[in-house]
Amino acid sequence: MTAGPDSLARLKTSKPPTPGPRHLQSAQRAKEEHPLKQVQVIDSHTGGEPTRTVALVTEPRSSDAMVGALLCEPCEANCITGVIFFNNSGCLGMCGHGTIGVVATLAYLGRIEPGHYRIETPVGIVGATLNEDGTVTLENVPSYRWAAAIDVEVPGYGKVTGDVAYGGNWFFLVKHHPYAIERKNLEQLIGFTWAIRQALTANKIQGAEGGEIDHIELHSPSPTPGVDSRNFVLCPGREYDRSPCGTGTSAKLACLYAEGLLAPGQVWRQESVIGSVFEGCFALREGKLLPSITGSAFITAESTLILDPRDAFCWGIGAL
Ligand code: PYC
Repeated sequence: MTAGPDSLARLKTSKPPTPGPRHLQSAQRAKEEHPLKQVQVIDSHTGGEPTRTVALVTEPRSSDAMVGALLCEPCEANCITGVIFFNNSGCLGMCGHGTIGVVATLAYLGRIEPGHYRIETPVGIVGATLNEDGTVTLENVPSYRWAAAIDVEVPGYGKVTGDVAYGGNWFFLVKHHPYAIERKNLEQLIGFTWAIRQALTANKIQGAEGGEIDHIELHSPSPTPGVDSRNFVLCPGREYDRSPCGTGTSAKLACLYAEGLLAPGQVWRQESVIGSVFEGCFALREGKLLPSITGSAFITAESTLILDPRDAFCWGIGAL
């Protein structure tokens, strides 16, 4: 049956039903028959990239750009929390912007004060300092360049050359490409980097121990005074990072060091495609490169998600 002009007119003129005992009873019955679950979440953004502590991240409740942070009991007693990051396509080894978001969230909840903390992630323990000014400095897992100047033939684009590096996730970093890293070029940037990602898979180009290279990072000089570089990072679920990407900046620091272009303690300012900036530097300890990434996160929501078992999309529309 379709809604014709008559039924539309009726809808416009008819008064809404007054909730009476019958309505209340049937609402109560529906709740008993289909109990709703509720999940409390706190949202933040770090340089524009959203983090949700903790719960569902995909549409229709959220967006494909959202990174979830599931807080869990740490195995090591001296960690304030364990965290598993996930997005629209699965779990992430680590997430830099997400760690900054989690620390800002714990501060918002009154669970921590300015100071230094340890956080357990699937790829190792990271350090996080909540600074007096509210910024957060992440001390990431050891990062390194795995392979330099790897050529890959990308269908429709030709030969692309990049470095393979680890910063808590695996990255393919490309310096020479035909695109200006600007928001107006997002469609082309996504298409190009997604094609690179697929070509890497097709050509079995991987990180150490078969690590899947699931983040593609393009770089170019930044037009912003005081900023060293601008990047565009494509995440595993074909969404781009609005922040400069903490793990991607760590991988970049490792490449710069390997090329002799950055020394321990020297500051590198990394800008994202939307203009947000992380400040990075690294220390060398026992032959390992340990990146520090500083950024800010802001709380954007404290909400209750409702999970209705009758909703076919209760758990989201699904990944790619
Ligand atoms: O900041 O490391 C990061 C990150 C990874 C994916 C999205 N953001």
